[in-house]
Amino acid sequence: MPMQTVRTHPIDGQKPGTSGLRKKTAVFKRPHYLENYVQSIFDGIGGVEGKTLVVGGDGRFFNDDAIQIILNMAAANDAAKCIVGQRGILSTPAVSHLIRLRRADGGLILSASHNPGGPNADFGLKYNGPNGGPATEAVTDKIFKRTTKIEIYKITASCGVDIDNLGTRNHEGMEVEVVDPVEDYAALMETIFDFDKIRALFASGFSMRFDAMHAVTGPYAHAILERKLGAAKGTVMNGTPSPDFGGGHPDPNPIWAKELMDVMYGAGAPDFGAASDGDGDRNMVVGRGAYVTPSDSLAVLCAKAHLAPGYKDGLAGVARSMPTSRAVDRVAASLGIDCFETPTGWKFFGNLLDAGKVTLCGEESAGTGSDHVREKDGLWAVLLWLNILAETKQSVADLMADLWKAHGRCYYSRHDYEDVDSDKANAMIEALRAKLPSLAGTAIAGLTVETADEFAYDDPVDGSHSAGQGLRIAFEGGARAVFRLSGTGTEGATIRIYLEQLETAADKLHMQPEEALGSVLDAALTVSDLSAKTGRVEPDVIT
Ligand code: VG1
Ligand code: CO
Repeated sequence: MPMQTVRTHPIDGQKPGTSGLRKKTAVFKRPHYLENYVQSIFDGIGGVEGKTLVVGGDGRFFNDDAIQIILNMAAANDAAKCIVGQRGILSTPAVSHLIRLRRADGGLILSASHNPGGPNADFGLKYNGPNGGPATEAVTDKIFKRTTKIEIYKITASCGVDIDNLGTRNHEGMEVEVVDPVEDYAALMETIFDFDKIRALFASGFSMRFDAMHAVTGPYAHAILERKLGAAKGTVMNGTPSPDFGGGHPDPNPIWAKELMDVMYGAGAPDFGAASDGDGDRNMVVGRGAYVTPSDSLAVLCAKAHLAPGYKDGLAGVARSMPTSRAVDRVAASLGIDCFETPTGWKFFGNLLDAGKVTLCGEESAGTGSDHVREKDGLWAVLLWLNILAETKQSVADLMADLWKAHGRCYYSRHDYEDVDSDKANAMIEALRAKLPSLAGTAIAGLTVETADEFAYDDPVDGSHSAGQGLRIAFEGGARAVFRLSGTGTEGATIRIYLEQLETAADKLHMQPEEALGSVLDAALTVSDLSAKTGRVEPDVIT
């Protein structure tokens, strides 16, 4: 079938955010919208002629059609080969692994992650580079520039290639290899963790619930937890991916994973609970009646990773995104290893991982990962927890209590104000930014400001500079408030306020987070004047 060169025009707003381009599905389905962006990716990375790409997504509505369009465009742009997950399914960490394993030149991930899916919900597309990680800012800038100049895209007129059956086929002169989405990923997990130990743990009666939230990790969790590790049938709940994620938000936090939370806090709760998001890169961990904040989870994993075979020699260093609590810093200091602070988004960990400066990284938004891939990895985190539980024979609650006793507790919470009028949200941030230089030493709602600044990052590996990465105010007594605007939303602006309070007193380690964070919340609302500036009184989501 002939290759077509289609004339097009730049489309506004194709600027990749924290993690690729995310828009309403209906926007992605507009004429030329996806095609323009895909061609801009290809052009932005210097063309795909002769290259091999990994392509897959989280199975959300429009996944199938979008993959066919991408394959037709890759063929027309003379790519040598595309490696595609069967039925278009690949989790984000599985794509990252496949790129590395097969030494591919990059990959395209179709997902809007934890955002809901469906004809009236969200869709997204992200490019990952040859190291398996999200494109760096330098690359996403090039892609964005192309979207503003694009005049043509190339596509074959083919009506489709079979991606339902495994095997290799020719598609318009390009090779398409359809692979099992789970197999290589599961094999990688077996090289990192002590599967025998975890199997023995389950055999001893240890019980677990894993909520796949109707999203991509269902097949991975069934294969690894139930089939390979012998967890009881029914351990995996909501394990069949659906195009609209069962109508829910595939976001693993106590609000959206309420079904799991109810099980874990109810009568006869299992020993361990976990959940993952739309594309399988996030994780939530909860013990029997004991929710673990992602920041604390990162700290525990840092303290105990050496118990898993893959990390038996210890960690080179760790990294966390700026808004993530400083719990992991305290563990890293006690281990005598470096702890790096990066801007929000996994793309900033790539250089540190590639350079061998860090082994583990994490974000407060339920992302944890290591140098085994270049993405955050939900099931990997769950398996590391299981490996640690199998070795220590402690409960989740006891592990947390030990962490807090040894290092103090960083009480932590994030308040999200969603779909705020963009002008108002920007004005609020602007006003606060203007105030920052004069805040040090002043008292706000009873707390004294120690330092106040706007976070900027100088990458220690390639020297690149990233400015405007969040406003942060540290108060005397170990409290901190951070403000930033989300870069993953598709409607209006989302204001995120991150609150933290360190407690080291032995009698203050088991308070309710709301209580421990009361003063810093007051101070944050006062200094930002959020209610007056946005008209909002309560956050939409508290995690
Ligand atoms: C959010 C999180 C960030 C995460 C990003 C992508 O970004 O805060 O930590 O890396 O989502 O995760 P933002 O800009 O909305 O705060 V995922 O699982 O949505 O790809
Ligand atoms: Co995700």
